[in-house]
Amino acid sequence: MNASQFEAAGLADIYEKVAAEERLSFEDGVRLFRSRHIGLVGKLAHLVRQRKNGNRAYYVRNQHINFTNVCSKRCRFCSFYAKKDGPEAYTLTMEEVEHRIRQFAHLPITEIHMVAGVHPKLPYTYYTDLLDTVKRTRPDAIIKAFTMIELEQIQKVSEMPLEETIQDLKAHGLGALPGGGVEVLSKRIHQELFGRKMDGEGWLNIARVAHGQGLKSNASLLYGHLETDEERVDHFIQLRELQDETGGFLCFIPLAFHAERTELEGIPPTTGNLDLRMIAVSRLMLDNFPHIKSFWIMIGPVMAQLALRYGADDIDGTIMEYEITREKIEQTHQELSRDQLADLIREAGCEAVERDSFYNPVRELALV
Ligand code: V47
Repeated sequence: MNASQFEAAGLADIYEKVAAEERLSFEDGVRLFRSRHIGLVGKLAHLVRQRKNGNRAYYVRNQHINFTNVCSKRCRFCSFYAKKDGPEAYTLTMEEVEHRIRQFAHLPITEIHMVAGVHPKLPYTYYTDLLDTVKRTRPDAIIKAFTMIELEQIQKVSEMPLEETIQDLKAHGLGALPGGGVEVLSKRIHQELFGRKMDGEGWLNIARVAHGQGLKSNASLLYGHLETDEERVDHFIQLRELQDETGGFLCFIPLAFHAERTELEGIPPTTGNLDLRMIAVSRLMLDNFPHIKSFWIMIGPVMAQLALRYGADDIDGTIMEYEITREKIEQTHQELSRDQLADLIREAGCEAVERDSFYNPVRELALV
C-alpha cells in the first residue's frame, strides 16, 4: 500500500498504526468517520480484514424465526413490536414453530436464529419448549437465540440466578446468542429511544455473564438515527473492552436503521457512504473481534457485497423469513439462496466459505 496517499489525506498516523497492528484511539475513530477519503478508510479496513480472514468471505445457511412480536419495551426505533392484546400481536405455538422448520426440511440449514419481542407474560416453559421443539425438529442445527434483553426477561420468569438460567437453556439446546438489543451504548440515546429497556451497562453485564458461562455471542450497533460519530466510537470502545475481558464475541454487525412504520418515520435511509463507513470503522476499531458482518437484509445484497472490500468478511445467510424490518408489512419472506450468496461473494473477488454459527467451515451435509 502506498503510504503517500494516506499522507495526502491526513491519515498517515492512522495508516502507520494499522500497519504496525497498534490499537486505534477514540480520536482516531472519530477522524475515520469524518475523513472525506472513504476509499482510503476502506483500504485500511480491508488490510485488517485480509490479515484476520485472508480472502475468505463467509455465508451461513440459516433460518430466522421471530417467535413473538409482543413486547413491553416500546422502543421508538422499532416497527416490529405489538401490544399484547393489539390486533397485530402474534406468538407462535410449538406446532407453528415446528411447521416453519419443516417447511425448509429439504435444505441443509445449519443455524436457527431466533429473536423476538420481550413478551411480559410468557412462562419460562415457553422458552424451554421452544428450544426443545427446534432441537427435536432440526437436531443438527445450532440454535442461536435470545438477545441479552430477552435473556433478562427469561431469567426473571425462570426465578433462577442468571448463571443457572443460562446453563438450563444450554441443556435445552441453546448454542449461541445473537447480537441485537444493545442498540447504542449511550445514556443519551437510551433515554431518547429505548428507555424502558435495560441500559448499556445492563446489556454489557449480561453479555459478561453469558460469555463466562461459555456462550459465544455477537454484538451490533443500530446506526443512522440520532447517534453521533462520538457515540458510535464510544460504543466500539466499550465492546472492545469487554472483548478484551471475555473473548466471547464472535462477530460485530452494524444494523442500518429503517424508519418506516416507526415513531421516527421521516429519518432518511442510510447512505452507501455511511453503510460502508460503518463496516470499515468497526473493522478498524474492533481489533479483537474476529468477524464483521454486512447483513444483507439491512443494507441490501448490493451494499453487502461491496462491504466485503471495506472490512466485512461475512454476509450472513439464507434467512427465509424476517419480520423485524421489511419494506411492506406483508413482505416477511426474505430469502437468498446458497448459490446467490456464494455468487455475490465470488463476484467480489473473495473465496466463498459456508460456515456454521461458530465460523467453522461446513462440509456439504447430506440433504435432509
Ligand atoms: O436489536 C429493530 C434491530 C435488532 C429496527 O447476531 C432494527 O447475527 C433497523 O438481533 N431498523 C434485532 N433495525 C436483530 C438481531 C440480529 C439481526 C441480524 C443478525 C444478528 C446476529 C442479530 O434489530 C434490534 C434492533 O437493533 N431493529 N428495529 C429498525 N426499524
